[in-house]
Amino acid sequence: MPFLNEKIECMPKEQLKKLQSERLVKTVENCYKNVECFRKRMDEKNLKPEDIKGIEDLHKLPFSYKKDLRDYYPYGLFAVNMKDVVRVHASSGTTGKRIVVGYTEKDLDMWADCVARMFAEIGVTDKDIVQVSFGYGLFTGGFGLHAGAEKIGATVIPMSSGNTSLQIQTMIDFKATVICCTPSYAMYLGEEVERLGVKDQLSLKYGIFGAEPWTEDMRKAIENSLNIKAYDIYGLSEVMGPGVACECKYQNGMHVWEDNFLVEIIDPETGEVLPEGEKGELVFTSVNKEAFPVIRYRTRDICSLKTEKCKCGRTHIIMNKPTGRSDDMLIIRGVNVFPSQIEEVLLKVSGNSITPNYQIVVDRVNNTDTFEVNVEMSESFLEDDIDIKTIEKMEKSITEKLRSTLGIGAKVHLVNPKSIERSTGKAKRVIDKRKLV
Ligand code: DLL
Repeated sequence: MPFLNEKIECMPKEQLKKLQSERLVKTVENCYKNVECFRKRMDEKNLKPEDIKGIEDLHKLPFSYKKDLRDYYPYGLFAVNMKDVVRVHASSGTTGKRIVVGYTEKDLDMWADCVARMFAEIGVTDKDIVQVSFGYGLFTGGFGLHAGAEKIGATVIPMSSGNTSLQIQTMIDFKATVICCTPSYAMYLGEEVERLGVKDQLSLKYGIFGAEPWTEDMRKAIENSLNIKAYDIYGLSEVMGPGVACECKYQNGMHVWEDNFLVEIIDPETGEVLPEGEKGELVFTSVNKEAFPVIRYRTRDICSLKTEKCKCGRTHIIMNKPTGRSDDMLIIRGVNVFPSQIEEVLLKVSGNSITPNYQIVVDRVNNTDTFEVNVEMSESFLEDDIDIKTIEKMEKSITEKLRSTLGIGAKVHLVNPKSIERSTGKAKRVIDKRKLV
């Protein structure tokens, strides 16, 4: 069953545009009537809902921001009465208040539908057993993947995150065929499976991973360690949760479900819409949500789009893997550095001497930024009676590779295996001590 809903997923572009336009007009009317923040911004721009006649007018609409969710905490941006809201989720954020989002029954159904499209596409059926190891709770990961898998008719194991040995035992005993979690946790699971020597006891076929940026090299490493095919899923709480965009089996980027979400790439500095193919900030408008619609929501995710035809037959636009968030970007001695660039370099170091477990530590000493990268050595590297000179040589070689990619030098420390804390959810790669003062 490659399609959950072929008519929608393969809808001809012109028809899709018509549907989007109709839905956008309705969403704008509804938000203007029910969401004070949106109405104020429209009034400031002298815009009335009637000025929005279709998707060609999208660029006229005001942007919305994460800050709005904090300013209107908890329910101030909801567009329906609380009696119609059947679920809330929230995302923690490192600073300030949490952000809260809500769903009507219809919203939950639409969400499950988006995630189920992915399960169907990659070949998951009602015969599969899906272990959901994303956290359940206010985070959208667990419930999102759960609902999608149930919609396909698969058997769901609602594991949630954490307790790695129990995760692996369950995977083996319950014969899970699909695993869903963050890519960094999948790496950790792979590491443990290897250590325990139980790879041949697994029944896994597919992995669905997302909630944080991950590279193609990381995909390969996970596929090898768990003996699976690994797929990418993207989403964010403000727009819905996982399933805003998903890979198909051709893995040429992720299809954004355009019957529900309009997507733009803008220049994060000027707000100007960028032409197809250019890298910039992802902006989403939901056109089929009731409780918590978003208009031109600025995600801070850095990405590019392509409209080329996909071999799978789906007509929905493709977003490339996000390379990071503009607010993840570190500025070190004036140079822009994304953690994903460092990851890419580390994964390319040959010879199995290091693992992709790393942590970046940035500080400011005597008014100058310091930049250190701690990288774990692999157990097998240490087994070979390595002397300090070899380690130093290796550190120097990684420093050089980082310098040529980033254009800035980092002090690389090779550290003992398993000495960097593992995360069961999103990995914490950066310690920026400059922010603590
Ligand atoms: O992470 C929703 C999710 C759960 C997506 C499970 C996929 C799987 P938030 O906690 O609100 O929601 O975080 C959203 O995570 O703006 C991106 O920066 C990042 N992100 C999510 N998926 C991907 C991905 C969930 N596939 C933020 N690749 C987003 C890169 C991702 N970054």
